[in-house]
Amino acid sequence: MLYRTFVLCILVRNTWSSSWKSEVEEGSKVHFPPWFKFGSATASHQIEGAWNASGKTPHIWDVFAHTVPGAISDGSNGDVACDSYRLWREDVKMAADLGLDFYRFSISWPRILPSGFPNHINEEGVRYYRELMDGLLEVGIEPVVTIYHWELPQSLQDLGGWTNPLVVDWYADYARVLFTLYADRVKTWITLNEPMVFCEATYTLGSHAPGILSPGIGNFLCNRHALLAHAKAWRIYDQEFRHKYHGKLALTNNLLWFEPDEGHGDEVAELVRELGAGMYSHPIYSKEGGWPPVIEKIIAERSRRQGYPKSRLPPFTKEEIKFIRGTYDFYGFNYYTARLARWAKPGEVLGKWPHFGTDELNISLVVKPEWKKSPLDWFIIYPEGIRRQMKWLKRKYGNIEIFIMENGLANIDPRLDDTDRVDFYREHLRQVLLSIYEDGVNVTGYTAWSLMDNYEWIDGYHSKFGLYAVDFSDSERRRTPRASAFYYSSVVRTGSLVLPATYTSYTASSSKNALSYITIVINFMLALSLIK
Ligand code: GBH
Repeated sequence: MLYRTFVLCILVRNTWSSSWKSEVEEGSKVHFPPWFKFGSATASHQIEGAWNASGKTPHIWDVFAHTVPGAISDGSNGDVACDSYRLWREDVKMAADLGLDFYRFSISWPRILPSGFPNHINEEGVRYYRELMDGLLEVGIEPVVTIYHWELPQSLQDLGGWTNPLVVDWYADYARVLFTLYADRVKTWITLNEPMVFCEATYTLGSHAPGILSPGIGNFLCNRHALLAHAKAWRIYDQEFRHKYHGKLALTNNLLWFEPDEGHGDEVAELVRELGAGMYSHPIYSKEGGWPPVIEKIIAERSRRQGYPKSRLPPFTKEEIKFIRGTYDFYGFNYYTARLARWAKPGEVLGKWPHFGTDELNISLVVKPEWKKSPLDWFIIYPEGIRRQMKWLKRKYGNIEIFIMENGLANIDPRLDDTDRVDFYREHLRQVLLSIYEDGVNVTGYTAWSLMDNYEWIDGYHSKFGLYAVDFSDSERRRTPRASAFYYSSVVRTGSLVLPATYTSYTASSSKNALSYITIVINFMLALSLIK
């Protein structure tokens, strides 16, 4: 009897998923599994404003924008941004209107710890995030919290920031404060947002705050300390908080997907994948831990040839390798764009972002002429990249849970009828479906970047990523939903990429599709039969 149930379940399930498969392939009606979670994201400096209010001290991005001429393309800063420090209730309402399962936001280190250290905890800052979390929980939205989205207190930068080994303890002490304050409310934590970006754009390119050019030295110190800091925070949670709160932690990596240029083998693409993804993943997710061996070898040889007595990439000790390895509960993945990789021509000058130390490998990155362009130089649109990247992660590190923590399109015009963004979301989500049903990738969530237009770092207010438009000339920073907000909320509520015929606004349908419930039942039966 059990066996028959089992076979029946498999049959039904396979029929189910094969019909899904063809749906995915044909691009007709498509559904996400019922357990799949949808959310949207922001980051503190990009939305909060209140840069010097209620006890907050300056961080590296405040100082960078205020003091370095030309650092921010439109000369702006994040002093007011979306004014979310004051208007956070509107943000919660937007998240609720969209029907999100979760909202990802970040906490500003110097708003909680004005000296950078836990000697003084700023009550006003603590209250702000507590109210935001409670506001979300009240309307059934899970808070997903990024501990560090690039706002290093300036006081710590003055001591060397991410190049000082002590930053590992500074960061871990800060993380422990957050766990103590909020672990009862927050079950999903992101330790660091895109260490690859905050190390490489800062030290290799000198373009991100604090803008210190130290290619081949600073980036590797930062990389090393970011991994140790992450691992230390993960272990603190694991030892002191997990048994009580049962949360999940990981860092999130911005991965550019690389393919070989015409006439080049996969070797060149694989090498640059090890530099971009591997340097920030291999130490944590691989079985053996440590730096990707191929990169470690190349940098050691180059360093020797350049006359350095030791490798510019400081090796990990055996204890450190063990300390970092396995410090994850999922893989946080931010995806925007892709490049073709090819061997650089002699004397070729490699451009700015997304070149990040690829000269160490003698690799140049180019754009495939067929790829769709966005209005931003660095941003070509390649939806297949999100799927191929996840397949690569599965192949390299096993079938780990992947959580897409950012994906979205930038525009430069404030138009509400953003059909290009609707297409972007639809096409990328279709690739995510293929990952689930075709590749068996264990991807469990998707995050749209961003809930609203915001302060886009060195690009100021020029780039707009929002599901909601924000009027930055209005003192009330009026937020207005775009077409993409309506589309995304339909996806969130129906679990389907196709707008229901009856769908007119995001209050039209409030339950997940019936199909999803049938899947729950089938999976439940299957699980039961497997257990017995
Ligand atoms: C993410 O970075 C960030 O997590 C998020 O805060 C940000 O808003 C979002 O993506 C969109 O950018 O101006 O030519 O030098 C993604 C990686 C790195 C992409 C810096 C843009 C600057 C390009 N970003 N890069 S350029």
